[in-house]
Amino acid sequence: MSHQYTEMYEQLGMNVELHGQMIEAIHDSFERQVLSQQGRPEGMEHFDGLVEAAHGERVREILDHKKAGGSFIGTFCIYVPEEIAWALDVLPLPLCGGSGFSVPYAAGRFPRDICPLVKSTLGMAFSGCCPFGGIKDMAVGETTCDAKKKTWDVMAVWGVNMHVLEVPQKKNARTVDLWRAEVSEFRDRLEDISGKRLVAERLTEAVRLINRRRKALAELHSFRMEERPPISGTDVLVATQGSLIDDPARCCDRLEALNDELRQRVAQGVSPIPEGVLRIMLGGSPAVMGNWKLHHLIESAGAVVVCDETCTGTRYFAHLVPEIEGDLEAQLSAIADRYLQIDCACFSPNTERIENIVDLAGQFRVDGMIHYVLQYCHGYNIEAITVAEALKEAAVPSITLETDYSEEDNGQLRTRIEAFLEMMA
Ligand code: BJ8
Repeated sequence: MSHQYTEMYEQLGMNVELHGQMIEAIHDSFERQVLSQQGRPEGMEHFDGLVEAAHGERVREILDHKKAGGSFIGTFCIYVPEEIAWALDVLPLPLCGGSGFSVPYAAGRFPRDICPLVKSTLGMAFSGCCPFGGIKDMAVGETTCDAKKKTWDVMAVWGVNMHVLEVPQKKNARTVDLWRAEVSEFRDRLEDISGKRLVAERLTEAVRLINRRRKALAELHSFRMEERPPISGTDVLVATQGSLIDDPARCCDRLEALNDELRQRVAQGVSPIPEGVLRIMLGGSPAVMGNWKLHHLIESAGAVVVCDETCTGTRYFAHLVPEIEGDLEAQLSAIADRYLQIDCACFSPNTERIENIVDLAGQFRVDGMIHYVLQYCHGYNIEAITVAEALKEAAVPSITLETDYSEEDNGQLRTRIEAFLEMMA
């Protein structure tokens, strides 16, 4: 696919040949892990296309957006209050890497013992395979985990225009104030790079648009509460990953159309999932675009992933921003408060997340939970112990699987997944 964008890649100073190899590697795993599924909804076509568009048409759209006077920022976490960006014509795009192809390119410049998501992201930039590096007006980091927050320091020293949001580690009255101040400062930085002033009316519009996306995603995920879900867990992941990088208005249209199709499938009893298979909740580290590994392994072992308790799942859409009109400061506080409800494992204690998981296990009638831990992601790895204890009390079995982006441990993972499923059968 990349040849039609070769000129654009050359102008962006990318390593065109290596980038072509990376795209091929991503497509190869997409074909094996996603497109090979049977009985997929027609509405997935748009989201399948986004895997290709992510490094093609979407880049072109961002360049057009900049030509028309807009700005562009790269983000790495769902704590970034995207509504403020959209209201200032600043296009925010998550730049987290999900492909194992770029991981080796981070070696030598960064320590080996950090999570694959960070290494994949850095490797993409170091290898000249990231089309966004040179066109972003700013990168927005956060202080969620050690791997990320120290990476931002290095990037700033290397000349990247960084803004780092201080995400608190506890939730109380003092940290609410701190976080509201962080959100306000973020607004200031975005006003600087965009040369525009934030106004209440535009912010309300942006809040409505992003709420619409969150509602559509929540509905998409809710179809998996059905006895026989009308869509696989792998496809819900693909649609969610795509939605986070797509133009929000377009993605809402496509998500709503997919939801209509799924509603019809439920009414007609159409499902790609055989009767009586075990229902699994996957929770923990995010699975960003390029990473379909664990969903594929679980579903090809004969179970179905009915719930994603991750930032590429419930954590992204769990809360809406109140649609306040005409009072900018009240709107900003409401936005800050909404984002502080996110229950990432960077919080301590993180009782909300434990309670939410037990609730989700009930709502989606899961037979078991798989704690998905990206290698060296200590927050989710250690928190899995507390989560497992709470689930045990609720009579829900769970296991923790720690893995990276390579396929080397697929055999070992498959054995552990099969043993877990057998134990529950
Ligand atoms: S809100 S999960 S998107 S920080 S980079 S924490 S995998 S060791 S991504 Fe995250 Fe925001 Fe939390 Fe969600 Fe672990 Fe890797 Fe850190 Fe990671």
